[in-house]
Amino acid sequence: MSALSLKCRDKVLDLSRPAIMGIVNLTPDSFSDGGQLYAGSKLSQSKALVVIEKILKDGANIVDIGGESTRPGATEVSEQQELDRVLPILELIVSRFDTLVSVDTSTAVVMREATAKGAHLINDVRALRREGAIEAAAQSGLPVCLMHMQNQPQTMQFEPVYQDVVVDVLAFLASRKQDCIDAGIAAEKIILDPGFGFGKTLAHNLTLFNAIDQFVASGHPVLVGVSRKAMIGQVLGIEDSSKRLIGSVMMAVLAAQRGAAILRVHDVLETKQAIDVWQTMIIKEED
Ligand code: 7PM
Repeated sequence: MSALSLKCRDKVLDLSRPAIMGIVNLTPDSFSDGGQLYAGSKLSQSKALVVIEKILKDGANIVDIGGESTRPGATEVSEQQELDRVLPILELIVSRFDTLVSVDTSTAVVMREATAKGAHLINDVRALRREGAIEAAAQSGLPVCLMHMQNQPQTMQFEPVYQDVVVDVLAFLASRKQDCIDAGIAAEKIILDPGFGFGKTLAHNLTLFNAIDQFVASGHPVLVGVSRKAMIGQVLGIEDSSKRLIGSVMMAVLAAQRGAAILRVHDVLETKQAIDVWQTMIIKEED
């Protein structure tokens, strides 16, 4: 099942080398690139266009758009607000660019509307646990990324506890995967994600990171999102998330080395350069 490509609607995502998913944050309050697409209180299509054009020129294979802030302690967004943020930008991308678009949402109606408007992938930090989400995802026929999160964004960083973080996260994802298969989602369409930073201490995150190969052993493509996250800030003692570039790029390469298929990042150009150099050396080694 560890296929080297993933069928996404009319497109194919090549997974023979790590794919880069560029983050486009459509929330006014996101943590490291907060509000950069806003003109006052309004989401600006022209600002979004500039940012997306750059992400694609820099070499992203997928653009991930999200209208809900899952930052620890963030306030919940209404369905209408999420639709208003995501759909116009999705339409813009689909009409202007030849790229894969992933929609970062837990909301069934957003999944349905985004599917109708041409999304290629559903990325759900709640692993399709919200009401109606699993049915919406199944009916979309799109690949889905199932991410592990302990508790909810509002409370997840308040003393996270595991018996064994690797065993617990693997078991959660295996159980969500089974529910997806039972709901009619093909196993080949399931991407797994340990969910770095979502209800985890630094020690949990580092232990999970070193166990990426165990997630890869499931045969599913593994998505890793560590870009600019607190774990990098904690390792390096850097408060300002926009200053975590080198640590983020390093961890992206390490994740790729451990078999991650998709790297979700803010800094596409720098990550792509690092991955390209690493890939070149692998090919050299094989000569
Ligand atoms: C704190 C935690 C602040 C997380 C910001 C974030 C992931 C994701 C996000 C991830 C998948 C961010 C995020 N992180 N989706 N959405 N995997 N699949 O860095 O790790 O933007 S939100």
